[in-house]
Amino acid sequence: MTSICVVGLGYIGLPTAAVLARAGAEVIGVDVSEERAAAVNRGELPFVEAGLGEAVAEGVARGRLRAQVQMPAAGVYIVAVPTPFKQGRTGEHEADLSYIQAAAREIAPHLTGGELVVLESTSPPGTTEHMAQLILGQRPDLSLDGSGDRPVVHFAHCPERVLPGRIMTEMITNSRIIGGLTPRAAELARDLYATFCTGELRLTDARTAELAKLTENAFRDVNIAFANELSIISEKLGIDVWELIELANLHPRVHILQPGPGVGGHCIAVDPWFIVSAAPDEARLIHAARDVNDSKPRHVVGRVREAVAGLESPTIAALGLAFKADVDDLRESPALSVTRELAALLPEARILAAEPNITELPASLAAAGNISLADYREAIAAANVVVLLVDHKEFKALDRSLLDGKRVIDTRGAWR
Ligand code: SAJ
Repeated sequence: MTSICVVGLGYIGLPTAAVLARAGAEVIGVDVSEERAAAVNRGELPFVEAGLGEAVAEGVARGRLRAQVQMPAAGVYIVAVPTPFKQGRTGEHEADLSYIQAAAREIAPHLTGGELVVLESTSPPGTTEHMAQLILGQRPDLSLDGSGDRPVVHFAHCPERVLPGRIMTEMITNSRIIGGLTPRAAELARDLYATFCTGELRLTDARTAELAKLTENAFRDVNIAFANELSIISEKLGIDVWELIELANLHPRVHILQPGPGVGGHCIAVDPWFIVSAAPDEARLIHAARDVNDSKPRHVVGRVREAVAGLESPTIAALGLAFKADVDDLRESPALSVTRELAALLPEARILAAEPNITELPASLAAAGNISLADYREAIAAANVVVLLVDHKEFKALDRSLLDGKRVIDTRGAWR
């Protein structure tokens, strides 16, 4: 098998590199961080993910996986760099493609023709084309289709669809969408993923693949927004939203998701904006769903403020900071923003943040002055108000008698 370069050793790139190495490929991981590359070469993990540590250590020990900061020559490039959003010129969210552009600039000089360049990063429609244009603009001696007798470089978009916490399983078993800029590129990418993926591999064009990935996450976002809106309606009407959803879901064609303190993470809270920025006048429901989910943390803060009212020395136990259960990822976390907001709005309160998956308070919270990181049992014992923000397994298994006499706000329905 030809050598494979995975660009970006983050939540997707590193597991992909490890899985490819396990499948027998020679894999070179590239990351802008010297520190991260060195850690990978020692077989160490920069983040928590079940089963990944073993796979990385095994790849390194067998000499099939190594990491570096310089872009190497390779037969296949898999680009798995971040595509965060930034504020567009009109104030709307739009995709920041600068990491993809930087990767393209570095890959271009190493190409000789015949290579496959795969974009895995979640991207707005047209990004694979944009990446190809950047590379071929830098290398006019190469082409997309062999025109002018110039050697061909193949480009495809193969969006990742793995669920954090289950990445090592889902990377193997999930079906994949493979969108080529040319049919040949799609076939070559299919052959690559077939070396480790047991799910169905469906070929299409790059633009459809780009929008399909965004559609999946927008679908989930809209469904969660529906649940979040129901939770606010139910609160107003004095109805238990969890029971309500359970009952509605007894219908064979109704599958409502769960309300919570908002939607976080680097995917569902971000990707729908790429659809909105591609079609702002048309994406009305998708835009509204983003607004509903983004406003939920503020609603939770309001409920905690009501609970605190009248208390002489309020101590709030904020349970969970991660964006969802049983991960250590704090990106776009609603739990984090609720905790930060509470500290700012209630300077007289002492806030004990409990997050079993981290050992240090993030800088944005440490700066507040009235937040400290605590063990969840100690936080609950010291608090008069307890707000459950993440349904981590430790919290779900809590002895409920510890909550006796506390004012409790359970945003996840974990203690019903
Ligand atoms: N959430 C709820 N209620 C629910 C489900 C989730 O409030 O019923 C919240 C979570 O607490 C979290 C956020 O939504 O804050 C997102 O969590 P998630 O578990 O739904 O999704 P992610 O962001 O971890 O991963 C998603 C997945 N996409 C879909 O399920 C359609 C995953 O398959 C994608 O690969 C990933 O985005 C990605 O990288 O795009």
